Amino acid sequence: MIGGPSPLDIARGLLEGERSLVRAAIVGIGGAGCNVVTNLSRLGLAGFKLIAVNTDAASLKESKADYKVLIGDRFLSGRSARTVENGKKAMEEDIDRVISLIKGNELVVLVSGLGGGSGTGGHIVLAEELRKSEKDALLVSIAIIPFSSEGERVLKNAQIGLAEVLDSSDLTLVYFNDKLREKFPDMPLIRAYRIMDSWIASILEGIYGLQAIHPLPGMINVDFAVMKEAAKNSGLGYAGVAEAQTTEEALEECLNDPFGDADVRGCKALVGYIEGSQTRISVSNITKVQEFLTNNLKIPEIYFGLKPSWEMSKPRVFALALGVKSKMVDEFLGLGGG
Ligand SMILES: Nc1nc2c(ncn2[C@@H]2O[C@H](COP(=O)(O)OP(=O)(O)OP(=O)(O)O)[C@@H](O)[C@H]2O)c(=O)[nH]1
Ligand SMILES: [Mg+2]
Repeated sequence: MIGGPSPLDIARGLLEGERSLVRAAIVGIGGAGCNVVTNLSRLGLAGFKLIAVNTDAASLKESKADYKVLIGDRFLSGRSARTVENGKKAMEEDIDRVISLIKGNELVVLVSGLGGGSGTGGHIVLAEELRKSEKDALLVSIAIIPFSSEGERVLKNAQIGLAEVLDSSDLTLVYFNDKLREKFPDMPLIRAYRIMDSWIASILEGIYGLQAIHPLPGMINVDFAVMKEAAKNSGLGYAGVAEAQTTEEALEECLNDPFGDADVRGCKALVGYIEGSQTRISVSNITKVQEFLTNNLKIPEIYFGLKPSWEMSKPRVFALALGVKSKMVDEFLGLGGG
């Protein structure tokens, strides 16, 4: 069809999409995970049920979430887990209460800062459990890697945690705190953390937005089912979003990993969309994006759609790359490994 669908078709499609919105939940585990969830709530992230889980009662009390679960209270009495073993045990003790909140969601995102007890141990146990009990859900893990200055014990915990999380999640996105230091050396830590949280919010918004996409002329329809199929067991992923003067610029920019060094070249698949005013995005913009992904980046499987938005003056591109490479992740996993 020349010129693609009419705005009316698109509006209809979006309405239909709205009727069957994907049920999604985010679970923040441990101090960092709960902080992220608090900020997602402050940023008004829509569509996700927000759940905070921690062994630390005081920190949990301060967090903002739709649901809060104190774990391991029987043996930790509301204090930090400190060791990964304690974190695991705490999650095991209260797994039923956590699972009952997650049950039935099709998209489940676990977030934690690795290196401590609750986040690391809790994330490992919960991911493994969800793998068994919620087979139909897409399990996405967000793993925050501690600063390399935090010492051997923290890094070792994080290393073990990351290996297990990568193994038991469908898709894992990794964010290095070291990148915050590199980018904002003089900024108070709390503010730098919030920048990472905003990025995480826009990525989650992007992933959630994958369900209301209009297929481009001549392309396969992109919806949550397509994304889920591509993302199942895809390992390390990368998601980016950027707005620029042209779609090509936005695409290149969004593939630049701000909190790691993900390399999307030759990755397994890429799912994404261009968001913008339909009158400004031409068929050639779209073909250029496709050509760039296919010819320059050698990505064999591409699902790209359009998300019409009348308010936007500049095009925005969201991309989720699956099965990517990262030297930083490889090096981190190799740390002290032999
Ligand atoms: N990006 C980011 N990283 C954080 C934040 N808070 C902590 N971290 C990082 O996450 C790692 C783990 O810290 P916590 O999440 O506080 O640890 P925990 O899981 O609560 O562990 P316990 O307190 O031992 O139960 C730290 O070593 C930091 O590198 C945060 O708000 N944002
Ligand atoms: Mg803690």
